[in-house]
Amino acid sequence: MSWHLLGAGSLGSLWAARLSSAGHSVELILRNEQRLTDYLRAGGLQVRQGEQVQRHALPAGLASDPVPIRRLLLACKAYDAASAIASVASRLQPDSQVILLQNGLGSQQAVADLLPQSQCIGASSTEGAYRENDFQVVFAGQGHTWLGTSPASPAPDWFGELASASIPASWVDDIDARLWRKLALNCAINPLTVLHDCRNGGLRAHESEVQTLCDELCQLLARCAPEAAIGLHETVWQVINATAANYSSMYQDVQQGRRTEIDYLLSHACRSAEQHGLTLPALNQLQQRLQHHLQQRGLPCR
Ligand code: NAD
Ligand code: KPL
Repeated sequence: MSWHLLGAGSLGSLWAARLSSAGHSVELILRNEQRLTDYLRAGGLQVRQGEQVQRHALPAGLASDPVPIRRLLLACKAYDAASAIASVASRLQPDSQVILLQNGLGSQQAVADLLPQSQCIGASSTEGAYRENDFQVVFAGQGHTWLGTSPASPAPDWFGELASASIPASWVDDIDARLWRKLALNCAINPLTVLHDCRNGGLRAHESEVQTLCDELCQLLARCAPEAAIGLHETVWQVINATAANYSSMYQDVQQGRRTEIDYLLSHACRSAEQHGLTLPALNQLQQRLQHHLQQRGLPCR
C-alpha cells in the first residue's frame, strides 16, 4: 500500500526519503501546479546529512488527483493541518489512516473532527530537520518519534515499515500525555528565548521565571495529563542544558519572519487552563508578552 505525504517540508521529506529508500511506495501531494512544476524542475527531494547528499525523485501530484488515499502522513505546520486535510478529504477511504506529525495540541482534534471515518494517529517527534531551499532538506538531529491513538489501539500492521526505513519510532498507548509533555517543554522554553532574545542556554540567567512557568505548567498537566507532570522541572533544565547552544524553533521562526505555532502551544495551554477553571498568571502574562512581541514584528498572534 502506498504512503501519501501531504506537507513535503522538513520532517515530511525526511520520512518520505527514508521510506522510499527502503523500497516503500511514497507519493507526494503538493500544494498547487506551481509547486509541482518547481518540484519536477528540482528533480525531486534532496536530503543532506553532514556531507552526504541524496536525491529522491518521488512521484508527486496534487490534492485534486482522483487516486484514493489509504495511508496519509500529514506533515505540515499545526496551523495548516485542517485546511490541508480538507483539500484531500474526498480522497480518503472509510478505512484510511492519517498520521498527524504536528507539534503542540489542538490541530489533531481539528483534523479528527473533519475525518470522522478515518483513524487519526498522533505523533510527537524529537527529530530535527530544516529546509535549505525548496525541496532541499537538512537532517540536523537524530531523534525519536512516538505514535499512537486516543483512545489507545494496537499498532497498525504497517508499523514495522518505519523500522525497515530506519525511522526510529515507538507505538505508545499514551500519545496525549506525550504531546502534553512536549507542549509543556516548549511552553517553558521557547517563548522565553524569543522574549529574552537568547539561545536555550541563555535561560539559565532567568531561572526563577522558568521555575514559575514549570510550577504553573505542572498545575495544568495535573488536570490534563497527570503523568506528563512528573519531573517536569528537571526535564526542562536537562533540555536547556543539552540544547544550550541552540536557538529554539520558535526563536528561529520569529527571526526568519515566519508564523509561529503559538496557538497550538502556549495559547492552547492558556485556553485549557481557563476551561479547567485554573488561574495561571505567569503563563497568561507570557502569552500576552509573546503576542505583543509578534504583533510588533508583523507576525500573526495565533
Ligand atoms: P515545514 O514548514 O518545513 O513543512 C511543512 C510543509 O507543509 C511545507 O512544505 C508547506 O508548503 C506544506 N504545506 C502546508 N499546507 C499545505 C497544503 N495545504 N498542501 C500541501 N502542502 C502544504 O514544517 P516542518 O518543520 O516539517 O514541521 C512540521 C510539523 O512538525 C510542525 O508542527 C513542527 O512543529 C513539527 N516538528 C518539526 C521538527 C523539525 O525539526 N522540523 C521537529 C519536531 C516537530
Ligand atoms: O523542541 C524544542 C524546540 O526548540 O522547539 C526544544 C529544543 C525542546 C526547546 O523547547
